[in-house]
Order: sequence, then structure tokens, then C-alpha cells
Amino acid sequence: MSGVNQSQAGGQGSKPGDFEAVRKSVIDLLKQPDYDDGSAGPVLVRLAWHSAGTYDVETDTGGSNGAGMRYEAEGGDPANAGLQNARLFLEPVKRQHPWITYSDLWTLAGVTAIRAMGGPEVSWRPGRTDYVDDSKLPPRGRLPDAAQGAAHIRAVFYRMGFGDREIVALSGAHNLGRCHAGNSGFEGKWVNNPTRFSNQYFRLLLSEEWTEKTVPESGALQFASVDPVTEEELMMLPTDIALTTDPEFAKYVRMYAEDKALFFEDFSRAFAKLMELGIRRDAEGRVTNTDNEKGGYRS
Ligand code: HIF
Repeated sequence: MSGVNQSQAGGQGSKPGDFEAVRKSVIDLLKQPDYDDGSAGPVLVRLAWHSAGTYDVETDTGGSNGAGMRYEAEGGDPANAGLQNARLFLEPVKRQHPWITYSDLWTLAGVTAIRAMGGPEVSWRPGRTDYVDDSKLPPRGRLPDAAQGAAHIRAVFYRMGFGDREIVALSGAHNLGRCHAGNSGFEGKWVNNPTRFSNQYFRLLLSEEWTEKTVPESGALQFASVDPVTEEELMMLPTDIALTTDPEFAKYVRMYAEDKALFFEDFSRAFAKLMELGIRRDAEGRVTNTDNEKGGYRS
């Protein structure tokens, strides 16, 4: 049809580099009445984290650069089951702002969703590219296995360059969203209001009595408790419970359960660090990874 331009057609085209416009488009899509708890927010946070959480300090491989989850090698990793929903939610945003790279879009959507759900502002910088270097593809198995304990959590997050306090701070993101037996074998939500960011996850870890439970659909072993107020069943993964049984982790769980502001501060810093894993920048903040020369948006 002649005379219909992008913006009139609902495209709301933006100028390259207008990340505020992208944030607005992400906020506009968060409300999804027919999806999970009515919000795309939690699964967008998980997409951002899984895109970055493959990083290995030693070999400098993995990380959000490259948006490798678009391809089967990484996207088809069973650890990433369910994240196709997050990528589909973001397709209209990519169409509205075609200049943004997927790797910037996924990470920006995650931090935007955290803030929109009542969490802290997480500082975020652009410049990631969508160039995938096949020789640097992260092998499967780098993302954590929820059936394991403290030693495994440390192995995975130390590999990314995090310490114990940062690990516990990050873990507060399980205040958001839920498990789906069809994705991971685990089932249920951690807190009552899973689309509102808070330190409730830490408070529940300490206040409730968590008893082992087998998920009927999958046979997976998780922990359950009935919320005293709503009488709804809530859940914890074995890795969540490990934060209370390991004395060093437990110290920080108590700290964050008591001090929401401190949790927000530490979480914000740790999540920003997660989003930057494997990204190298010059003094002006421009990404200098050599892969960058091969494609993607440059400011
Ligand atoms: Fe999760 N996580 N995560 N996670 N996660 C799930 C869901 C979410 C682990 C396992 C799982 C982090 C760490 C770990 C979110 C955010 C973060 C699910 C359920 C599993 C099994 C997936 C499904 O069934 O759909 C393990 C073992 C982790 C290391 C300890 C991070 C800190 C907490 C890094 C993090 O930010 C979010 C958000 C969800 C909810 C997704 C949804 O679709 O609602």
C-alpha cells in the first residue's frame, strides 16, 4: 500500500544508536497476558544470562558477543530449552530497530526487564557484534546443572570470573519467573509474585521449611514448601538450597535477606559484569574484540 511508512505501520523505526527507543519497545512487549505469569520479563532475563553465561576466562571463549544461541549448536543445548520463547518475543523489536545486533538486543532486553519489574538499574553498554567465530564456539555443558550442589556452582561461576558474594547476589534473580517441567524437568515458581524483583527469594530460603519432592512429569528432585499466606506451593532447585547449606554462601543469603538495598546494589554490579563477559573495550568504551571488524553495528 502506498503512503504507509514504517512508523505509521507500527514500525516506530529508530535511528541507529537510539537505545532508549529499543528499551521502550522492550517495555511495551513485557505484558503478555497469555504467557506464564503474564509477563515476558523473566524469560528475557534468562535469555540475557544464558547468552553470557557460557564464558570461560581461561580460554576467553563464550559470552554474549555473537548471539550464538541463534544457531543449533548453542540454541539446541538442552540447557537453553524454552529460550526460543524469549527470542520470539524480541523478533518484532529487532524488526522495529534492525540496526541493533541480536547480542546487544538480548542483553539490553534483560536489563530493561529487570528494571521494569522493580529491580535495580543495571548499567549496560552497546557494541556487541553478531559475528560468530566457529573456532570459538562454547562447547555444550558450560551452563549450570540445577541438580547439583555448591562445588558445581563454584566451578561454573569461578570459570566466568565470579566470587562467592557475586554468585549469591546473582542468585537473587530466581525471584523471577518459574521452572517448566517440559524445559528443565523442574516445575513451579520460587516466590509468590514472580514478576516483581525483590529479595523475597532469600527470605523464603531462610524462613520456609523446604522438603524434597519428585516432579511427577520428569522424576526430577526439587524442594517444595507451601506459602503460609497464599497456600500456594513454591519451589527451590537443589542449587538454590545449596546456598543455605554451604556456610560461605549462607552468610550472603542472610545478608541479602536482611538488606534489600544492599542486595540491589550487589546484584546490579554482578549482573552488569555478567553482561560484559568477553567484551573488551577501549578508553571510550568501544568494543575492541577483533571479531568486531567482521560485522555488526558500530557506534
Ligand atoms: Fe536460572 N534457572 N539458574 N538463573 N533462571 C531457571 C529459570 C530461570 C539455574 C537453573 C535454572 C541463574 C542461575 C541459575 C533465571 C535467571 C537466572 C530454570 C528453569 C532452571 C532449571 C527453566 C525452565 O524450566 O524453564 C541454575 C542451576 C543456576 C546456577 C545456580 C542466574 C542467577 C539466579 C545467573 C540468573 O540470573 C530466570 C529469570 C529464570 C526464569 C525463566 C522463566 O522462563 O520464567
